[in-house]
Amino acid sequence: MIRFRSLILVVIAALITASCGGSGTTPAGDNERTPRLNFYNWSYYIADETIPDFEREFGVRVRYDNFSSNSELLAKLQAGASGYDLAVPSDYMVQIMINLELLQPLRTENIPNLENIQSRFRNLPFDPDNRYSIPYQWGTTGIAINTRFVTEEVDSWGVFWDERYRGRISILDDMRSGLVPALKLLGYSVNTRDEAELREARDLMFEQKPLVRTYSSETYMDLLKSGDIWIAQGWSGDIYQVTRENPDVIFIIPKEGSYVWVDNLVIPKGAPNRTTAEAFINYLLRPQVSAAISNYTGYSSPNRAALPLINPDLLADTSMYPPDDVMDRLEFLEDVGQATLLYNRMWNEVKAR
Ligand code: N2P
Repeated sequence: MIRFRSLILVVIAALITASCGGSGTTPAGDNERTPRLNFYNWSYYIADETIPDFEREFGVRVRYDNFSSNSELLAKLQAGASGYDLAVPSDYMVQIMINLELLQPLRTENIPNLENIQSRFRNLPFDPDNRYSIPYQWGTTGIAINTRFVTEEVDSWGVFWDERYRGRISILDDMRSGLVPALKLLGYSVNTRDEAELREARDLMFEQKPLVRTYSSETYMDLLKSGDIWIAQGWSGDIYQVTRENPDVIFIIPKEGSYVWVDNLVIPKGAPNRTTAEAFINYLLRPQVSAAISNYTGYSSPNRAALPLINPDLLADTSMYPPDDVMDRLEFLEDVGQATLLYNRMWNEVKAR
């Protein structure tokens, strides 16, 4: 009995040592900065100088790849051995990734600039203590209109069902975004878990499908710029970048409401350059670096210290930094648990039709 008890003590002691990350459990080099970084980010989501400046200052070579939806990012990390040190999932996807144990905790002592993040963007419900994620940029989802071809005033998702715009419409290619026009027209939450509501939304998107030119979260920007498409479901900063080159394009948030999202910096499990990734996160949180990203991409900054350096026209734009009455019409996307499979199925059915 006594021997049994001491065996238990040894096992408990071993577990405590392991969970404290004693030197025996830390992979070699885990605390040292390595000269490489593999960064996986959304397309059109960084300033031109952000990476080259970091490479010069820190003597690091960055491999930079892009994705265009949360599902694409998830699939890459789930396949394992992606080699990525840093990725940028949205809010609800952070929660899914934490649950799937795809992320490793951030050592915030290596990221002192975390204190620059506005308090309302800290400890968000999908990661209450910022254990795994730090906000990068946020934004809204609405409708881009080319006013040269669409001369009526548009204020509703209903415009996507208007026969006059057949072949001139694009919808975001993402299971949680693509159903939003229908969900909101029907008066449902973008986080509904109700199968009947999702079916109804899918059926409405079936009806709309003959008018769609493309489902895209990336190439739609060029099609909008060139005037090939006139009406697009889009993300605030993407449309800002289009407007910079084609001032006929405007962005509105429809009266039925929409959603707002926060994208976050995370370090996947097995990242080969964890300490360098933390140094890069800390660099991204510098006021100048963070503001330069927002000024270039048009996306909104969660960085309090960066706000004074952001172009005042952007700060004044109510579709980028919505006032409270608009904010009231916007929902945050949440992890919908098992219903994720329903969204996935409904969305694939819309696209396959
Ligand atoms: C950048 C899109 C990022 C916003 N093109 C989507 N969360």
